Amino acid sequence: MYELMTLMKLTDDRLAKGIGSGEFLSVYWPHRGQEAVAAALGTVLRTSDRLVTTYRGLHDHIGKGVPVEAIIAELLGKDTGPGKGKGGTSHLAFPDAGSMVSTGIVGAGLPIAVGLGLAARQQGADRVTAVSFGDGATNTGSFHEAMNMAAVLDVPVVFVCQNNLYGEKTPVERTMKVDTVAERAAAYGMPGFRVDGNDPDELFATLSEAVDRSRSGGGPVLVECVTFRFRGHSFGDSQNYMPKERLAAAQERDPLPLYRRRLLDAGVCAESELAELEAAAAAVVDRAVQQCMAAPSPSPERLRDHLYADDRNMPV
Ligand SMILES: Cc1ncc(C[n+]2csc(CCOP(=O)(O)OP(=O)(O)O)c2C)c(N)n1
Ligand SMILES: [Mg+2]
Repeated sequence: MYELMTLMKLTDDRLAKGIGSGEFLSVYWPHRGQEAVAAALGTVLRTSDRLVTTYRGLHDHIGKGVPVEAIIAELLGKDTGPGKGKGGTSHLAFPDAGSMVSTGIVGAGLPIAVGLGLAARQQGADRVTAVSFGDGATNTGSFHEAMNMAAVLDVPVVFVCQNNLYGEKTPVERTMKVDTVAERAAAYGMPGFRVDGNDPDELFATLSEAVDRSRSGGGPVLVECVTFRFRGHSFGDSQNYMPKERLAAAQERDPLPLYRRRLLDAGVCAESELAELEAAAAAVVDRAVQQCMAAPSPSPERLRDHLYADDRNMPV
């Protein structure tokens, strides 16, 4: 999990640096601070399991096993991206790794995940579908409809809320009258858990329980992972609505140094092993950026390909 978290963080850092310096152009919703959730989820899920995520989902894709170069190519609009560079972060999918859909429509991933779960059951597959979404998404109609349908039909779906305490610029306490997202599960008769979203071990334990339960026919589960978004909503957001002390306190609980310390203190890894792993992850990210920068953009003649089933008959 630490290895995945490192790869996620270094990818985020590199994208922020590249976009910030003008080295490349892209629209990006950073995940820095939320790595532990994605690393634990990706470790718990099998490759054959499905994942649905959002615009803020690069860490989720990396956790699920999507290659970093595929992610960056898509982000930079390159022809070598899995969506031929036409989807970007908001529409990244890599079905070979089980990453089925990303969506920029808040809450829209949940009903799709319920559909994927129903399909698995109809096909007799023991696949679980996990869907990752934010705290803000739990105020949409899609969240409530999907939760209810999944519960009534016992669909093998794990709902993973990454509660980063903000929806764009609005703190969660101004958008919900209940104290937790987890308690919303009770309205649909499904279990709801609330965990420290910066603690990979706690996340691993709870997500394993949820996924095992769902896989063995126990129906859906909601897991609320409480974490924090260190950067702006999207790249370039000044974060002037976020009290400095609140951000500083959250950064004190950065999941990466905390987990690194734990692994060293518990004697799980030696300093040299961690340093080696970090250098290897940095090399993966550097190589991916270099490859993607050199990759071709989609040609103007192919620009409309893959957008519609039959684009010649579209009225535009
Ligand atoms: C249905 C819909 N409403 C509004 C928006 C605009 N919007 C984009 S991201 C966002 C905030 C969502 O917050 P949350 O679900 O907590 O996810 P986070 O961005 O914090 O990961 C909003 C309101 C949208 N994309 N879709
Ligand atoms: Mg949020």
